[in-house]
Amino acid sequence: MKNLRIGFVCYPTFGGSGVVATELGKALADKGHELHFITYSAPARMGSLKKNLYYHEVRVSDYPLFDYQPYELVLASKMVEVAKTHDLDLLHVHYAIPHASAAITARDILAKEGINLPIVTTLHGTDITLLGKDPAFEPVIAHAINESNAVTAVSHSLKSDTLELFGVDREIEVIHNFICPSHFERDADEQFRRSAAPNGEPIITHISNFRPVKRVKDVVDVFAAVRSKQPAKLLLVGDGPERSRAEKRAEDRGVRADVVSIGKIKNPIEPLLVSDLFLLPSETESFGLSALEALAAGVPVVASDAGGLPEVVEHGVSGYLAAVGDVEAMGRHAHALLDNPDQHAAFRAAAQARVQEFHVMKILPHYEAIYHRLTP
Ligand code: GMT
Repeated sequence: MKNLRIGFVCYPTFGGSGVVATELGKALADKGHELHFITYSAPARMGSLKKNLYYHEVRVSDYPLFDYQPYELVLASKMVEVAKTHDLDLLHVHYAIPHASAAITARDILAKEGINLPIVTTLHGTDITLLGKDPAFEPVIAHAINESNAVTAVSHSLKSDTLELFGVDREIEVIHNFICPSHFERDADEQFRRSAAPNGEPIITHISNFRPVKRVKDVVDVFAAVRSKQPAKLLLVGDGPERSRAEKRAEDRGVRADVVSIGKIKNPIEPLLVSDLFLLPSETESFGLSALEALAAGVPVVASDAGGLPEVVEHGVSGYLAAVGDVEAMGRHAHALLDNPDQHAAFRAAAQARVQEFHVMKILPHYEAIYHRLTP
């Protein structure tokens, strides 16, 4: 199969979609494709530049006339420029808005010059399940989905939400998110473990951007339920609007002394390697990449039975699922697992076996097949 020149557009932040896009781009570059990231800052997980990997910054000027700078239009112009300068074969954009809609504008401009630039759009969730519910965005998102040359969704759940919410009638291919197991093949930082849990207490971890959809209050309540039965520590990783509220909740529940809230860090693998259990009680989660990363680190997951989470966590095998908001059930499951070393070890092994299904080398060919279909 021929190597391709691919433009990648994503949010360069720590969010799951940016992580997936960046790791996919890096894996494709390793296989010999030429990858051009087009975004407003270098993706967080990009690391140092390496062979076949390029970054093109989208700069929005500070024009005083605009109260809101038109990022989407500057992005579209940049896509046109990079596509022409680097002779791109296709664009793979992560998120319907503004990335797919900007890509469609770029494709239309290029078509006038006789240049064909197919667009692959990957839907990650919040563009559909949260933004998509806002009528202000609905027509643009539906247009972006309908006009892309190929559309993928990161879970079956997200695919059916998309079809239902937008009434679109087109092929959407489900390609699950993935992990690179080699990233997890390292020793846990024992010094960090001792500092978080000086007396060898089990560590329960939550990693997110602390937005309301993550229900971080439930994380604290589940932890408080466990803590009422046994010693344990809660490790909170990440930052966002709900972080201080979660810390306050821990104070109100009398468990603040057992909560270690370390904030945003570059690589969530380190805290996962010292963890015994991962909590993800989200309101909804199109996939739950952090849950998959926890499983890859051999950490069983207790999560809500929502969105794509059941496609990742097998209830009673590598973790437990409970109804959104059912902190009593989540607390019961968490305590039962931590209290039973044999069962915990079995869940750890099942978690590591489970993630083989999501190995990057298994998932990546599905994207490549789409690319080759669009660039015969
Ligand atoms: O919700 C987040 O943590 C960030 C968000 C994003 O856009 O990066 O994550 C979404 O995409 C991830 C990667 O595909 C999924 O694993 C997350 O489940 C999804 N978030 C939601 O659906 C709430």
